[in-house]
Amino acid sequence: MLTRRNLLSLMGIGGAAAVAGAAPAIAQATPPRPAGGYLPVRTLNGWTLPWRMRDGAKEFHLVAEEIEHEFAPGSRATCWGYNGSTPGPTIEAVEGDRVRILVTNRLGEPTTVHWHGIDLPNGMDGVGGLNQPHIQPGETYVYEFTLRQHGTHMYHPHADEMTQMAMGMMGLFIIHPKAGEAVPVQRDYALLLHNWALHPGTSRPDPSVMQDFDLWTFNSKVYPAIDPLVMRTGERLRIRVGNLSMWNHPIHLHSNPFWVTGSDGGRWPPSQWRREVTEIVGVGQMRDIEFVATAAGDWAFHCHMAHHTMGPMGHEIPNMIGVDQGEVEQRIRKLLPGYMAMGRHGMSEHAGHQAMGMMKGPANTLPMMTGEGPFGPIDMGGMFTVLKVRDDQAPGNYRDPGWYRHPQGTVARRVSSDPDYGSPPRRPAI
Ligand SMILES: [Cu+2]
Repeated sequence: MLTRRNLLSLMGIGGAAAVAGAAPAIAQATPPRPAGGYLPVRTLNGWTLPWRMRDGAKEFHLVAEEIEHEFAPGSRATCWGYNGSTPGPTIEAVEGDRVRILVTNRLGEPTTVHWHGIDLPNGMDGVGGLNQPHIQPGETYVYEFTLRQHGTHMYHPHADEMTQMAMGMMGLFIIHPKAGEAVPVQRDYALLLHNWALHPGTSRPDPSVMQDFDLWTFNSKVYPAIDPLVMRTGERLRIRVGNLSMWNHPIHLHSNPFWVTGSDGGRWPPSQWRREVTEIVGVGQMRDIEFVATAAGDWAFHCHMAHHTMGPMGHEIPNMIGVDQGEVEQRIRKLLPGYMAMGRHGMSEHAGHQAMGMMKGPANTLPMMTGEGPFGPIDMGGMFTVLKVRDDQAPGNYRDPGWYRHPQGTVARRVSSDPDYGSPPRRPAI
């Protein structure tokens, strides 16, 4: 059967062949490059929208529609997105391209698409009511403009924006520089940050929530369903991060510092690059970070807001740290068999109980923290994944190599189980 998506991918193959002769000269990178002359972006857990060449323009077709989405096994929801996914497919083109983007509205309310950060004629900017009539349910509109810049950009509705974005409508729009890049990267990942109020036991995001979200996602996925970033030692990696959530996110990469090299404004001149270990990606912003891997291993990559690496949890709960609940637990058990007093020594036991099947949350609700690593529970659950650097990862191979095998003697190890071990200096009591 020829579905819409099949048809689009067929069109994409034809389109790439049509421009093969026009490929711009570009610095050589390790993996083979497509006919377009650029290293394609890899949208983590996502996909790139095929296009076809028609009347001198690269023609794309977006469909705004309701979709079924899985955040991670155990948590599904009816969301809104484009062409069957949230985020919508990544649009990828080259500076100087003429692009034509058809937008079909299969929602029950009007929509538009705003091309966030792109230099275009005012009537193509997509603010419903201000720049164009709204796209009514069932209608298809066409946007057409020439790309006069390069960089990492986004697209999202500008009509009932609060609801449509809260339901998952957003995507990446990557424009590659026409002249190539003087410092090439060998892998180019892209992701969008988002937050969701998918209340425990429900199956549709709640757009009215402003701060207290249940799910924090990279490309609408929650750890451990977020794919790892994979690379080979010595390669240069770029990670493009866009934020269309309701919070700023300090994005942090373990291992040595990265360079912040670009934004919506394209790749900055090297004199403007700066070394960081954490970069705040503000709401509505994009940041590109680059990194040359020098040390093999499994390196954490995550938002540094501690609650943003957690799954659903109540926030109006009493603080039980340091509280002996022994007797209370027995009393409550008379009323609620199986009740467990928790939290006296912290929240970490939660992950253990979850792993042992001792706790069962509401339907369609992920645990607060989860993920099993080679050494035990990882205690994460939101904006978290792993950068896997390997000495023998073949160029262009994105397959998950499994957990890192540490050389002998290079893992932190236990030297004592006695709390009074050694004689560590302590500040004297005042
Ligand atoms: Cu965050």
